Amino acid sequence: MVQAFYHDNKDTESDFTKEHNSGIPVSLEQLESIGVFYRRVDTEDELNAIAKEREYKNRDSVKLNVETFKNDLDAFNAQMKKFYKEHYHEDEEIRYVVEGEGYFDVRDKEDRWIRTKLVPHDLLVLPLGCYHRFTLTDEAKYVKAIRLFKDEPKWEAINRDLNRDSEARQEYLRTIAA
Ligand code: KMT
Ligand code: NI
Repeated sequence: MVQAFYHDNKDTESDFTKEHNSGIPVSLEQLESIGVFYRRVDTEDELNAIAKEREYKNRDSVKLNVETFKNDLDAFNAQMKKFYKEHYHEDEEIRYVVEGEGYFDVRDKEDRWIRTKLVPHDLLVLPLGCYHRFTLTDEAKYVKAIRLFKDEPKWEAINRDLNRDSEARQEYLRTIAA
């Protein structure tokens, strides 16, 4: 079962891969109330069924650790920073962990960070407009994940402008309020 909890918000530039567990757990129902769905998926067939049901047409597989950057620590850290910057993409997205582990943080309605820890077989659906960030865990420092896209991969991360809520977030907030 996925581990989810409120983040302690005590992360720094150098320790954001640590757990930062506030000790306040978050239930699957709470995640669902913000449109974030967790599923345990054991087989490729199950994954294909979810993709079909939700009309996902594309996917790719990524490995992330320092070796993927040919042990160039600066390049690796730069990518880690990018993933940890609060953002969303222009489409609903699915992430499915195959190996290793990672933290996906999502904002709740009150803009607090919920941290989910994804390990192999964990699948998370992040709705469009839901701000999130990602980091490897300090323990594993490695993840292999499948990223599923509805249409063409929309990779561009739209970083958050804290001065104004984007249209997509406003629409998302209306959807989860309804
Ligand atoms: C995201 O959307 O931030 C990511 O997909 C992070 C990398 S997937 C292991
Ligand atoms: Ni993202």
